[in-house]
Amino acid sequence: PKTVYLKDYTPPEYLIDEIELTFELDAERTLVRSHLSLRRNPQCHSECVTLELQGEELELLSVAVNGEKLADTDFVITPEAMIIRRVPQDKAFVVSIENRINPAANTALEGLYLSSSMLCTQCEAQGFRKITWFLDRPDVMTRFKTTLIADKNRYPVLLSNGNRTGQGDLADGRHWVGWQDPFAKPCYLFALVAGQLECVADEFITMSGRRIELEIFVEQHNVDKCAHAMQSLKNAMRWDEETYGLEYDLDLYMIVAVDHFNMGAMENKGLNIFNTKFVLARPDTATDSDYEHIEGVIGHEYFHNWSGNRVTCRDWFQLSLKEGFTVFRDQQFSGDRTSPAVKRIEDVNALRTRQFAEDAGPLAHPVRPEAYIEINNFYTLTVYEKGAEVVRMLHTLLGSEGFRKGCDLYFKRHDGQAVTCEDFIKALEDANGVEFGQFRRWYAQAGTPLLTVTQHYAADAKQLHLTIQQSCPPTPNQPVKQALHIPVKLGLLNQDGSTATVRMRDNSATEVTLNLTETEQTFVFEDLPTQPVVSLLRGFSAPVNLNMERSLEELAFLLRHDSDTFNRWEAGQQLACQIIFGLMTDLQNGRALQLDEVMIDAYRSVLSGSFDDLSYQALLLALPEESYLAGQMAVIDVDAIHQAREFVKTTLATRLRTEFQALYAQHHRDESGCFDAGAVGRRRMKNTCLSYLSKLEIEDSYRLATQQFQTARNMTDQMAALAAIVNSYHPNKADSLESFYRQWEQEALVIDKWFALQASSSLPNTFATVQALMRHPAFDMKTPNRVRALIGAFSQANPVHFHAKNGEGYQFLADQVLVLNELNPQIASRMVTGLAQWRRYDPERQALMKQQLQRIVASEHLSKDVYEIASKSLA
Ligand code: DPP
Ligand code: ZN
Repeated sequence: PKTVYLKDYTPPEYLIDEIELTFELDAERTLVRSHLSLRRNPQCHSECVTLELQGEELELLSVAVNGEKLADTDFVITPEAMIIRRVPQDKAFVVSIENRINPAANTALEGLYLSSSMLCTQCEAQGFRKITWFLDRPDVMTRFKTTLIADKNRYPVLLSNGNRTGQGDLADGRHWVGWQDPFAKPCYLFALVAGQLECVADEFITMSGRRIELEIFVEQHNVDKCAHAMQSLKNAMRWDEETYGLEYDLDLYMIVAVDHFNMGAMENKGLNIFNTKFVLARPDTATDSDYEHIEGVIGHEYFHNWSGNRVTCRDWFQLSLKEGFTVFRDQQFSGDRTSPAVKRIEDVNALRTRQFAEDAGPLAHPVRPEAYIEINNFYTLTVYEKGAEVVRMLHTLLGSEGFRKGCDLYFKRHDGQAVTCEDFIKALEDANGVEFGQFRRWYAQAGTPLLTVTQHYAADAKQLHLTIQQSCPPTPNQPVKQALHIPVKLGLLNQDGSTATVRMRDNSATEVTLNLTETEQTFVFEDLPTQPVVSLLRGFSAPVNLNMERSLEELAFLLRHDSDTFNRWEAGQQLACQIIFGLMTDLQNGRALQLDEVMIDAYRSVLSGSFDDLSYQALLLALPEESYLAGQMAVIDVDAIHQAREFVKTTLATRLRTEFQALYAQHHRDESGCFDAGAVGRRRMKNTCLSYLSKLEIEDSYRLATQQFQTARNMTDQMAALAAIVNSYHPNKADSLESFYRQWEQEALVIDKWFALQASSSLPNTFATVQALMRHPAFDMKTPNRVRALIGAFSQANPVHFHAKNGEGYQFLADQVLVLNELNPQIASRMVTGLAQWRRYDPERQALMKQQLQRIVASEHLSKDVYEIASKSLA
């Protein structure tokens, strides 16, 4: 397969100003007619007279230039393109194409496909070429006019981008609807939907007083699960006006929810298409975190209307231009809507466990990648989450106001254009009169930097000297790294826990941002009569690893006193990490395990503390996840991690049982249907207690779990109770799973939870359960959500069983990847990532994982998607 390089970018030779598209829709035989108004790109001076349009898996019926049908000798069709040998050079011209496609056969879910009984599209990144031949690249921006024709009974609702321009009935039981999008857009933002859909409608009045119709389309049985999505949309629209001064631009905003979707959602202009997972919610079917994710994703796609659609990407290497920025925007939004402290911790937690692993493995790539085989493989944690961290650092360096000024200039300067990450930085610089020279390296350099910190307190001079060294490990194709510009937020604490003043030369403040730009720098803080405790990298001000020696006591002190909510939580995490790693060493040396009293005291004090934000309190009690611990180890020992962590959890539950029980009782009440921060926090705190108590494997906890399971009237509580049952030796496990299944059989998203919960259990026999679930009538390889729930959860959220010593987990995954490869390459390649980290394990496991990767690479009909991930993993 061919590699595409950023350095080879050239502007398009032709532009398409307008397209008139007509679809005669049918599940098996859809006819597409398109008229493209083309002209040479004045900015491009190549001599060639041919025109190459991208197209894949299309059946050509006819092609004409300026109304004249082309003869077979006038053009060539390859598996990837149509090349017309000669087109007019001196004036605009029209290419007319008729072709046929088969949506029902499209299991890759790219282009036009069938989901349940509705037809829908997914064109990002390169799906439009599976609909018709086109210049399928984001820097070709076109005005779309679309006419949809279909059987009126089967497809009463016909949607596309922009505004509805007309509709009517046809003689043969069919009808048509016309659409026009006044904004030129790249074809990846094209969308159409046809089906029997119900519309939930509302409206929004913009800051300039315009009335926008809001419409959410779902299947009949989901009409009662749209209220939260609708409210989230209105919240997002208001927030973007208030925070960025950005107003919606069309008169209509539509969202359609579909069952079969490769991604979370898609920001098509005026017609977002969503995975049902990020739209549908009712208190009894969706958990609190589902509610939060829905608001976040609805916000994300809405925010793309400016950061992505009005200003789009020049080429796909610039993907983070829209994704990193938009993730940052949705993080800000969610933080404002819920709790900024909790949101930040959750985001950092996800970044460190998942993106840091990606950045440390064979698939590491810069936020702005330099090469790809299959662009779909680059919708990664690095492009999205690290990309958002890069934008966050720019926000930190400029401050809110400076950042806003920069964004204003960016949107003004580039409205209607397809631009680059460089253009974004330049706008921030120009608006603020600053230079970000060295900072740009964040876009080009892969790998997670490591900060090594040493401190020296000079009592006589009353000074603290803090030395920070930065380094960054080698990554594929980048053996040597350059120093980055890293903003490091710092605060100091007095011995009594109060805030110490940070004095550097003549500046003094309660908190400073250090600009680390060299490989080693020493910062001096003055006027400190006693040695302060350093609180470093506050708010996780840069996506780096921190190596700083701390005693358990110092960490416990920070957990009690740090005024920075992130660092307070982080101190608890580091405390737990140190203790768990100590226990792992004991395990490996056959010593009896004992939990340090420092840990018990620290947790007792969190349990007895008074917190306004109970979600935050619950987070302080959550032990670092196994995957985070794994990321800290040179050679990952999944069993030792699991055993040591379970020991800590069980011991805490035993020693602090009274406290956990009391808090459970205090916060347990029926507040179903309440989603304010108070109710969400109480549920979170209570269910954290339940999770600890269930480790005791005693009658009391079993009863608690059963009671909650049977009486819960919201999914958060029901699911937490079921998890407590499934992850313990609870006597009613089989019955509970069975009754849950029967209760929710009709709710696909709830059944996904049922699959995922079982697949991620660390208890014995899970692998047999997973194999049995593969044969369950509700399992379906063609439904991405189901595949992620079962195969994804097992391979990515069940370290103990996936990494079973005999290699059965690896073989199972490779088998499924090869099946999925034929059906849906995007999903298949996502599943391969379970094997990508093979070098991090012991030699036996390495060999077994490698063997499966080799088997995948050697198999026939391998998609570009799977080939790229598997072969790069082996490299
Ligand atoms: N739909 C995906 C997202 O919003 C890709 N743009 O991130
Ligand atoms: Zn996005």
